[in-house]
Amino acid sequence: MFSPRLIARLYSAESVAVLTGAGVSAESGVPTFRGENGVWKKFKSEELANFDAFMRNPELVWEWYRHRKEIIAAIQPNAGHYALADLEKHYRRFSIITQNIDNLHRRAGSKEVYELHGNIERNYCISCRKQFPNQEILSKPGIPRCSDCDGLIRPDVVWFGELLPPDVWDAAAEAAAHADVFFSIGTSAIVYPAASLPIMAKHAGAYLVEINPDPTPITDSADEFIGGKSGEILPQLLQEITRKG
Ligand code: BJW
Ligand code: ZN
Repeated sequence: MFSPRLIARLYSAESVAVLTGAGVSAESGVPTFRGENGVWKKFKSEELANFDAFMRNPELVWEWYRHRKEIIAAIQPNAGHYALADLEKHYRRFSIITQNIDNLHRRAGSKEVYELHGNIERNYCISCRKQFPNQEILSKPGIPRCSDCDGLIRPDVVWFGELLPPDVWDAAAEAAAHADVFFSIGTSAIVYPAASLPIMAKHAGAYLVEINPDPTPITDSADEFIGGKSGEILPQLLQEITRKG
């Protein structure tokens, strides 16, 4: 399944970076945003994941996020998350750059995780920036409001038209620029600036590998495309590396 070239690259690599997207959490039971299976049928991310939609209809946006907070609180990392956490131990530098907000990489044990689009376990008041934990949000019905200033509370995630956290972006771009091998896993690679990272890494000399059941806009630029589910492929890759190492 794995080419000798990829195994040789992984065997000699010092620095590995991995961009992950919703597909990595699909086998844990989190629906992806786009594609054939598991798309949010009722809600479209392009329509709801933006500040204007939130101000226009906070009830609807909160309905979506409450539903997702409940799904995410009830699920577990899958074999793909655990394999990535194990792979980290074999490299001097191993960075997970995730677009996911579900915290599953950290829960699986990954240490160096850059969350480009925030984290659904955090919330903050849009007026005074006070932070609110999920338990407080989920324990009361309706639109969550700040206990200090009555401002609207929003999930601490990055919506369309918003800047990614600059320190997280800088760290991710730096990891991509220094990676010997760069993986793009379970992402449709259409949302920017995250989608620019695999190409940045390749231009800087990384061996670019994509793992996805379906091709994406970056597939033609990849040195290798491995077609399939990350929860199945990553444990096999870990086994191969561990056997060689
Ligand atoms: C499996 C699998 C299995 C299934 N195993 N794989 C025109 C050109 C370029 C850029 C723009 C443009 N117009 C606007 C922009 C900018 C915009 C953008 O990129 N838009 C595109 C849609 C065109 N980007 C932004 O606005 C970003 N900010 C920004 O650019 O700031 C500068 C700026 C400031 C002011 C004005 C304009 C610009 C911010 C982007 C924020 C994205 N936020 C979301 C929501 C986060 C919170 C939440 O989750 O609620 O992030 S949207 C949503 O998409 C979410 C995801 O992280 C993101 C990416 O999705 P992902 O992870 O790739 O999932 P899917 O569903 O698309 O794909 C799943 C994949 O898994 C598929 O390929 C499957 O095949 C695969 N799969 N099972 C492995 N078992
Ligand atoms: Zn407040």
